[in-house]
Amino acid sequence: MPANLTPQYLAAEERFKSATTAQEKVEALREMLATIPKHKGTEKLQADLKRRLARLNAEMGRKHGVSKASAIYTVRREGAAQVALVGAPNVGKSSLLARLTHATPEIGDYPFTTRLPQPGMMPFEDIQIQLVDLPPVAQEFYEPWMGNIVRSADLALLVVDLGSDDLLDEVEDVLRILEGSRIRLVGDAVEEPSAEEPGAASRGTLLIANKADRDPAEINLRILREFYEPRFTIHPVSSSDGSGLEALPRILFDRLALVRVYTKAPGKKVDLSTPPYVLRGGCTVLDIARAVHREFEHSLKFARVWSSHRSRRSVRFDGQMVERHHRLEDGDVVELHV
Ligand SMILES: Nc1nc2c(ncn2[C@@H]2O[C@H](COP(=O)(O)OP(=O)(O)O)[C@@H](O)[C@H]2O)c(=O)[nH]1
Ligand SMILES: [Mg+2]
Repeated sequence: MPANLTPQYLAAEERFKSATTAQEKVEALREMLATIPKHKGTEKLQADLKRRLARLNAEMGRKHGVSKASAIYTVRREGAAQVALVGAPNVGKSSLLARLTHATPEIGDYPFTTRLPQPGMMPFEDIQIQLVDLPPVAQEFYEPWMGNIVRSADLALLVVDLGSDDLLDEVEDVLRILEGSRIRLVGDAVEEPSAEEPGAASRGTLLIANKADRDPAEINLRILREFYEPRFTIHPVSSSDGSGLEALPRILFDRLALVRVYTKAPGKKVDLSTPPYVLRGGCTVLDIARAVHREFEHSLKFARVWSSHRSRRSVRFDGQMVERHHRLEDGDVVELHV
């Protein structure tokens, strides 16, 4: 028996021994897996726990006609967009959440530290983007609610560990398990589910190659690029030394194609200290009118637009009158005339 089992593990083991129902046993086994120290000395024990858990889950499935009795967790949307962190155990999802937001998730060098969805707000300039940390996408732990969060998110970050010896297998496992729930992680713009496949979803995804500080990150990054580019855009980062993290909020913002619109009253200066309206790429003057007031959709006569100094558009607007289907750009100031 390995000597360094934690008190939490031993307590869970006690609960397992005294459990009377299958559900109690499953919960205790999960707790044991979550708290077992992850190293060579416990590998056999970990495998044994996973086997028992799989067997129990299968038995419960036969009895109840469903795979397992599972809780449902959802995360209330906040901020400009919702981004789900997905990946194999121990790749550093929770560390990433901790570095990018003010959330303080549990981080540990054992595989199942995170068991509930954990949201955090990532600031980007004058807005906030919600990140949702999830338990690992792994056969023993995967539950349908995790898939639902990935489905309803605006973007997924597929986090991988550049120091792992099984990098490609880990990525493939995650993709396969999600596809089992009819969720396809895709690199490009989000496709809507097709008519033939009700319930299927594609989720736009960025591949975050974490632990760039570890060996053999350089070789693994090259392999990863060979296999997954151009399907996914790959961003190497390190949650330990912080490399690559500073650029991430901007990368996420651009990938989400969000448009910040500031409104001002005629004859007044724009107040940039109040948060902007955040709309989707392709939005028009009509969309912002609707967002400001439901009635404005009908009463809007025209609008004036000022481009931001950040604008990359060739034609700059400096208070010109535009019609209601005029497309807005990030940073635009709009004066609505109703
Ligand atoms: N070297 C290195 N270790 C990391 C990095 N990010 C996370 N870790 C470590 O990897 C382990 C798992 O991290 P955690 O965030 O709990 O992973 P999760 O299971 O994916 O949420 C912890 O021991 C972290 O300290 C990184 O960028 N570099
Ligand atoms: Mg975690």
